[in-house]
Amino acid sequence: MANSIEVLNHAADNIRILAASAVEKAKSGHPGGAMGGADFINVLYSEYLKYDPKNPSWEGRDRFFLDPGHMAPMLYSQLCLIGKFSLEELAQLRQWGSPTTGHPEFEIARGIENTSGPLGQGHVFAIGAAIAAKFLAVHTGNPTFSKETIYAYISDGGVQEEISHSGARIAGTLGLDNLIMFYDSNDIQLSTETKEVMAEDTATKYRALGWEVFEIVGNDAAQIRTALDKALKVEGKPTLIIGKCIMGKGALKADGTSYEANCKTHGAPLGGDAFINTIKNLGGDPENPFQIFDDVKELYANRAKELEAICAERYAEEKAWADANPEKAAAQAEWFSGKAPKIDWSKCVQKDNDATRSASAACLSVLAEQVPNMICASADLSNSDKTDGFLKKTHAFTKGDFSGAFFQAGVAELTMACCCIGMALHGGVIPACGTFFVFSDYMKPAVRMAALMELPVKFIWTHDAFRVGEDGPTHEPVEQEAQIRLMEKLHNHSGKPSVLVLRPADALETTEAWALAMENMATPTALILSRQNIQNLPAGNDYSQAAKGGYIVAGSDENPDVILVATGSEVSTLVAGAELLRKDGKKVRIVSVPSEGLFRQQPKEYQQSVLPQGVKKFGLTAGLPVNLLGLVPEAEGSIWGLESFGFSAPYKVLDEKLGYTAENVYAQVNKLFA
Ligand SMILES: Cc1ncc(C[n+]2csc(CCOP(=O)(O)OP(=O)(O)O)c2C)c(N)n1
Ligand SMILES: [Mg+2]
Repeated sequence: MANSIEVLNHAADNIRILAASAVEKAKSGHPGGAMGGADFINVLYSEYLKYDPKNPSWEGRDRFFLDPGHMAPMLYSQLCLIGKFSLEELAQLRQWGSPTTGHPEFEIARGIENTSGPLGQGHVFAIGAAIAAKFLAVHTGNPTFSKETIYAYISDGGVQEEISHSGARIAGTLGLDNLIMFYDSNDIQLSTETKEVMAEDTATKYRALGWEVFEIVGNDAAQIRTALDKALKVEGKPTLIIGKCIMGKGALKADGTSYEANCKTHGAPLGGDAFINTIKNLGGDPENPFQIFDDVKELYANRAKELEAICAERYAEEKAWADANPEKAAAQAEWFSGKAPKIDWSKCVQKDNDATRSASAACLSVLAEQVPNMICASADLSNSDKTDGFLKKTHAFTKGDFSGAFFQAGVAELTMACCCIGMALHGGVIPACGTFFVFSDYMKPAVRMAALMELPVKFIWTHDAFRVGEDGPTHEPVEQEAQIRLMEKLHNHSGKPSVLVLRPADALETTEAWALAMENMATPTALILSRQNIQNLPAGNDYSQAAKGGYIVAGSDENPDVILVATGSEVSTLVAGAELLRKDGKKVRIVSVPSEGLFRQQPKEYQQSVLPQGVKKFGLTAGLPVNLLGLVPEAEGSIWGLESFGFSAPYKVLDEKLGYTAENVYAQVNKLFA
């Protein structure tokens, strides 16, 4: 680290010039924060971050997680200095088809470890990644994972977001000393100075949560270096480096006066003469600002050489480990391959007429035994959401002990989800997390990010309907299924439903649903499970058909007069209703649709064969009727759903009062024939 402070400052100015110029050219974006944070990111990349320029997906690399996605120009400019983006690409910031999107989008090959934009989530992804690294260190034994450092970058907005508290609690409680977070504390945010909304002592807060905290001048390369050196030596705690940064460092207004520490530079180009003055002030050429200075090129060329030596040493260490532990090395390769694990589901024994949450526990128990790189989490509900099926076969992480595979997140659903996302981003592990379906509301922003990044996180949501009963309407999901099913309709950039949503109809269909969830490495999966016991579907049911998303349940009649359609536990209510209808001589087909998204991906002929047009249809859902509207068109029948919040009473009473009985199915279907 013989770099002079002078060259480091020059490189940071280079980043400032590039960031401001990209925003200027795009006529939109955020220059101020990027200019303030340039010193930190430059010191990190030129002297600390360990990665292999030739092998971006090296498992043991250090990782950099950006939280404030609006600081994309800073990240892209930095990544230009290390050759991950060209200056031409930078000059195309925010344009159609350009890789320099408005906010960074996850792409390991480009050096972008996470998509960021919704403030607060990015740094919690880092916390999840740090947990994954700790897990892998123990579960593979590969020494490389103990050497990995996860760096996070947070700003005022991220610190203000509620999630930061829970993230910090978890990182502190688990003693994640492989995590170093830089806080770009520039006293400015989008619309005000931070002091108008934030009077806290952030350093004291983080110390109280179990962190080591260093406070520095965030634009001083020497202080950044010293803080990073100290942070790397901290044991048993995560570290927060609070850097007092200057928003828009080096910026000048059109009249040549300072444009620093000004909210206006948060989210708009510097503009005209202010831009020209700023670029000149930073030593750039306003006519031709997209350049990398020669000494900066040399700085990063030297770093590339250092990295070559660092990686050679690490690879040699990894090879020695792999030679001594060929089976573990093969397992590690498999874990990072992105392939679905092989599972022997014949080992999964289901009880008849069980609740699907308990059936899920049986599946999780098998997964705990057969998928050694799976991590299961719960937000303090493991005995209710039945993730304890997994927990009973392992133990929870504690500070200094990551030999188990269960992550007790505490009551923090969004944080739990973001940690699981971070684990998936790290790679090498398969995360799953559980809570009550009604509290999926607390997780939606993370589910959306997992969907956008196409990460195979498994969301386990139990207590799926008003049949939670006695707990009353606060705990009874009604509109939640409609919300999550929207994510099935929303396609990801690979053209697939962005989330696979499965609501199995009984215990055995739950095994199928879990098998589909584990095979799905391309998107997140949501499993929606019942609290109450459910009568098994009729004998002889071919559960393997659940893989088609919707199928005809055993015992259905040929050439039906009416087709009854449902997901989850309502299917068994339809089966009971069908008995009554058959007594009148009606021929009835029952269709279980655990996933409409999957069903709509089947050949049209298959869809037609299951739900032929022109045959009367009746749908039953414990959620909003819209859940089944795509399957039961208005012109062909009717849907019985819940159109209000639920009520507090034993669930069997609610079934009666709300019409979820065989008798009501009979009555409603007969109306179609009236
Ligand atoms: C969850 C969320 N809420 C709101 C926004 C919109 N937003 C983007 S940046 C910002 C202010 C951020 O201030 P700070 O983090 O201090 O960044 P700086 O202005 O210093 O660059 C806001 C409100 C967002 N991106 N995410
Ligand atoms: Mg700020």
